Amino acid sequence: MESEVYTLCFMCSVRCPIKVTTKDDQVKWIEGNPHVAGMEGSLCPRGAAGIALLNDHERVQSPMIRTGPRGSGQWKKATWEEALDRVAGKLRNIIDEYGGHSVVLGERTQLATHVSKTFLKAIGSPNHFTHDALCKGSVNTAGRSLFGYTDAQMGMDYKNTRHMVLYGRNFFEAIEVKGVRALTEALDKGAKLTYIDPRVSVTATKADRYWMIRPGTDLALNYALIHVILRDRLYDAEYVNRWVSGLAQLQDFVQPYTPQWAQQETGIAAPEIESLAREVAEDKPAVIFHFGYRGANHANEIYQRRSILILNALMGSIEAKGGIFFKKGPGEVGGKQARKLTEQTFPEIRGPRFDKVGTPDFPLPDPSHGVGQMLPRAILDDDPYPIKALIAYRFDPIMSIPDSNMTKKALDKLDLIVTIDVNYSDVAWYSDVILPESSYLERTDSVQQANGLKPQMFLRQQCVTPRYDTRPGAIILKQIAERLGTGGYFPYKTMEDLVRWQLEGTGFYLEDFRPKGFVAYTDKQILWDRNVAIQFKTPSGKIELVSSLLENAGFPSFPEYQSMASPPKNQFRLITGRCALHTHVSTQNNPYLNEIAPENMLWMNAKEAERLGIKDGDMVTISSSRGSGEMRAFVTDLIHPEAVFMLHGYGHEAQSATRSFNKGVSDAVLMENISDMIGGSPGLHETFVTVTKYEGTAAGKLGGR
Ligand SMILES: Nc1nc2c(c(=O)[nH]1)N[C@H]1C(S)=C(S)[C@@H](COP(=O)(O)OP(=O)(O)OC[C@H]3O[C@@H](n4cnc5c(=O)[nH]c(N)nc54)[C@H](O)[C@@H]3O)O[C@H]1N2
Ligand SMILES: Nc1nc2c(c(=O)[nH]1)N[C@H]1C(S)=C(S)[C@@H](COP(=O)(O)OP(=O)(O)OC[C@H]3O[C@@H](n4cnc5c(=O)[nH]c(N)nc54)[C@H](O)[C@@H]3O)O[C@H]1N2
Ligand code: SF4
Ligand SMILES: [Mo]
Repeated sequence: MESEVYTLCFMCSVRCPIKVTTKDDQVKWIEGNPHVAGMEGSLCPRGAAGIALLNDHERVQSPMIRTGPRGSGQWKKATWEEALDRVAGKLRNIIDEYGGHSVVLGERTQLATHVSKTFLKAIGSPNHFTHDALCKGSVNTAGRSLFGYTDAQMGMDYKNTRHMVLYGRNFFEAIEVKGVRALTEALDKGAKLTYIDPRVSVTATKADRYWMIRPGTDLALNYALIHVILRDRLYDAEYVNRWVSGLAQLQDFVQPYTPQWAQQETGIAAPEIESLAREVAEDKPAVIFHFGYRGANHANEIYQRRSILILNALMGSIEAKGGIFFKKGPGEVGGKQARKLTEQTFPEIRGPRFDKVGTPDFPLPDPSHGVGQMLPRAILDDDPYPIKALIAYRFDPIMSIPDSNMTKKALDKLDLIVTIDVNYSDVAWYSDVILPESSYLERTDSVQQANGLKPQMFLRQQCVTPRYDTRPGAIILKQIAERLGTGGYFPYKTMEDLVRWQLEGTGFYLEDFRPKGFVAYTDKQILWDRNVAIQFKTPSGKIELVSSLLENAGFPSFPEYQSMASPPKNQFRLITGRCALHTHVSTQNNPYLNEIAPENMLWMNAKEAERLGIKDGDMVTISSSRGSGEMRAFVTDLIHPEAVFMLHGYGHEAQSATRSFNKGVSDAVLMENISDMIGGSPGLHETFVTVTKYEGTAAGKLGGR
């Protein structure tokens, strides 16, 4: 008999609500949850490929213990008892000798994050980090510097916007299903779309205005836009007078940054900049300058992200219909959030984090996420102290932290590497022990607290029994903790117990999620009255253009603009991004998705390629100061001559993942590990590369592909 389960997709971290049809313990069909406004059955290609993940025999099928050198691929299949005993035994020795802080756990923020934070707190380690800084740390810090809210606490009312401005926010390829549908609806109703990118992405083709900006110069563009908006008084004066502090300083600061000046820097014609400023002013406040999803391009990222948020403040779009809003929690309607294990009392932890976040060396990044890309240096330099063990949980430091060779060198120094993953990721391949997690279709997860205009809770519910010898991550960590004597912090036996514990006091029960997959605290949208009641969380209660957060830490609110360097002769700026068919480094081995998009190519400007004697489809060698690789060239007019572009996530080294092994090049091998030391993001677009025609024979290189 067929049955339907309402749950959450996890082919990427957006976690779209889905409906899964099962029959005889098999998944027959997956579609968007029809009960959720904005989903109405839709799914992206990766979501549809979930069935192929579930049934993939190249997943990790049981716990594995390494028997040869790291990365050699020599493994022994183990029982859970054996593998958990091995991990706990090693951790026990490390903690006894070096202290709890010598253990680091890194993960992509997920529903079980409260479990892994609890795992570390219980052993006295401050060293939990998430992917957040690597993705958008500087957006997070920029939001706090202006409003007192992180980017994750802000949402955007795409559906009602009149004009959307996207800075490399490749909306229609770097997908979030609800957002795509909502923006499409707005465009159908006549909203305008401005898209800015050195490369013609799919989103560029849907825009009313597209600017091929010189790479890395968006900040100059924004200063010129602000210049025009202030010069011509195009801002929402009433809103700005009520909510914004520091306008006079901003006005003085942008004085020299005219559209003519920006034209030189960005390559965008001055009159065009003037006309965008006038157009958005006409549509204000239902205007969104999108603050970005990934915000990890340059060492000055925080100022770029602040400039975007400032444009929204000037348009009065914050807390306006069709603008940006602060997410509302259940407290707004007298409800209670789901409990988290981290609310328990733990032994006090003293001493700095491995990344020094929260100390005068690195004061501003969000300490609840940390800064993952600092890990390799911390290990290599024993600074601030020796680190001995890494647990990589749904995160791959080798492919997701720039400079893979340096990261591997650091991993070589560790006494223990444990990976909790569903796939043979590159870090799993490099680990001592792999603990396979059940896929999202095979497990119930912790409750998702979904704050927004209507606060809700969602639940990932198990659809079918695990295909292989795998377990949910929250159970795996609990079982290691039990062996370390800290099991008391995990008051559950099954995932259902944990969910029931989380729901205590909320007035909702596990069974309430069965019919539709979610529960709502209210059915009305909550927007604060933007004339009187916006609750900015800055010290002044206002939008702080002159930021107390920055200035108290010794950083300027408005540093003088530094011109973005052009690449040296015969070099290019490497830029990166996603496509609709893959999730970061996760899906390249998925049988369906691999078949459609098996390898990445290097986008090169046609004139530059011609100069270098490279033709479309040629194999090229791309190299930087950090590494090199061979891939095919995609020669095109659709990219700025200073840049070359490749999709992130290819060039896997894990041989058990045979479909993705050695296909294409990993951007992380080429990138230098450079950071915005104020905001916390890595500068993923700070590396220059050379490109030459590949000297070997393409057939030789491609053999076995
Ligand atoms: N060089 C470079 N680095 C980058 C980026 C870039 O463009 N270039 N992008 C940055 C950005 S924006 C982000 S968000 C991060 C993402 O960085 P990561 O989180 O490392 O990347 P993902 O591909 O999302 O997932 C990592 C691992 O999660 C595993 N996984 C998938 N589902 C499950 C599950 O249910 N359970 C478990 N246990 N594991 C699972 C996958 O198999 C994969 O190995 O990378 C950042 N780093
Ligand atoms: N299909 C799919 N969707 C996803 C994900 C996924 O892995 N796959 N991951 C999710 C996650 S975690 C994230 S962070 C988001 C990322 O989504 P987005 O933030 O939209 O970013 P990217 O795909 O990283 O694309 C970056 C774009 O910036 C452009 N760019 C490069 N340099 C510049 C520049 O100097 N100025 C401007 N204006 N643009 C520039 C690049 O050409 C590229 O098109 O996607 C999310 N959605
Ligand atoms: S965007 Fe696609 S892959 Fe990501 S959660 Fe939604 S359906 Fe799944
Ligand atoms: Mo991201």
